[in-house]
Amino acid sequence: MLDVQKIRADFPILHQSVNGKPLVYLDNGATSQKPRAVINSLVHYYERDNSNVHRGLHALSMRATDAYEGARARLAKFINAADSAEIIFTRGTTESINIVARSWGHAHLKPGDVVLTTEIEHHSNLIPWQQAARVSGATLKYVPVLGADAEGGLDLAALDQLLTPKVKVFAFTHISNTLGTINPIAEFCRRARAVGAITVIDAAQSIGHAPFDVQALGADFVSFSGHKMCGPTGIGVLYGRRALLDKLAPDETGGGMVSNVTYEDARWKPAPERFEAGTPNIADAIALGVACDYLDAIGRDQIAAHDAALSRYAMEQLSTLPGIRIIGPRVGAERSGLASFSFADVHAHDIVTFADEDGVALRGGHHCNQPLMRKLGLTGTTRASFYLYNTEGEIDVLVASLHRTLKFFGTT
Ligand code: 7TS
Repeated sequence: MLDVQKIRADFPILHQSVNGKPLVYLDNGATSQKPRAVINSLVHYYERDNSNVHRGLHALSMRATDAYEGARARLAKFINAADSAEIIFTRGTTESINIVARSWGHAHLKPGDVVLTTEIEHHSNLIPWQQAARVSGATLKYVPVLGADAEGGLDLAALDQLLTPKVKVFAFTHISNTLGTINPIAEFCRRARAVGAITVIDAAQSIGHAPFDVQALGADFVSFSGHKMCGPTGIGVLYGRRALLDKLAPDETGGGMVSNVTYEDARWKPAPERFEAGTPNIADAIALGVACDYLDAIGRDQIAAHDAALSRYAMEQLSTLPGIRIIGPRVGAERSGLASFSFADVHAHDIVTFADEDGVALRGGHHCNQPLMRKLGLTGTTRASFYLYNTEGEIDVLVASLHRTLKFFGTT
């Protein structure tokens, strides 16, 4: 059990009023809040160590370089990567997936190949593959999601049909940001490997919420963002298996990623420098390492259990609201710490606006899942997404706010 009150004390932003009400922050799927340790790390870096990395021989540059490379090693440990050279710092999940889709896609995809993804991907794990398929002439296919409310998860029987030796890459999310579905990613990796496809895992919604072991999974590429795991914005990770990274050409070129340059040509450094052209986001990478320390001191298995308990409670409470349609895994089924729902007669944006008056931060819209929304016959949903500092009491505030909104619109 998490000591939630103790955890809440670590997050300065939570202790404020919004519209005269105590803030209830339930928009963690979009971005999480930051503990004081992470904020202090940024201040410390800029007050004491700020300098450019890798190129200087003076004290500050060496300190900055040590801290930046220390963060890389910390991130490797966080996901159990075999080698810190497998950790590439990026701006976040979106950039990480784009690097793979462009660099790996350019080198390996050709007409006749199949790029396989799923119907429940965030646009960030969908559009880059559309582009890669378009440029290479490969065919893009989707694993369907089952049920009128997408409650059945991905269709594993269809996956059997789809996962042929023509599939060169299988890109899938660990946790859906709209449905809360937790995919069986170990099984996906195993099955992809059996047909010789590489795997690209979008771990944006899971990495700060559950243990993640790239070696146990045998994953080829994994992407995630710092800002959803208590770290800063503007920093994320692309994990790539060393054997693949060594053969991959860089997507971006410039300073810091080359070993020898002539007027005619350039030679690349090995990974990870090869994929980090220009001055990297040093301060945020270091602070992301501190976020790893923070989460691991609490325990991601504990956080996952807390998320699941809040999700269960939210589903029970929300189910009592008249006319509610909840999408994703059913009440009682395994789901991550989020609830996504709609009402026939009240627009999601109205619900979010009313909730804001009650101090509750929610998100309403298509959540960057437009094709999925269309398939479900929705324009959008309202989403409440939880994290380690949320409580059942906050879910009660949410439900009371929803009652008030439904009453205003005359639907109860
Ligand atoms: N993949 C998933 C599963 C996501 O949930 C998100 C962001 C991304 C990729 C993109 O991450 P970024 O850090 O590069 O932007 N999801 C959301 C969300 O659900 N609401 O706002 C952002």
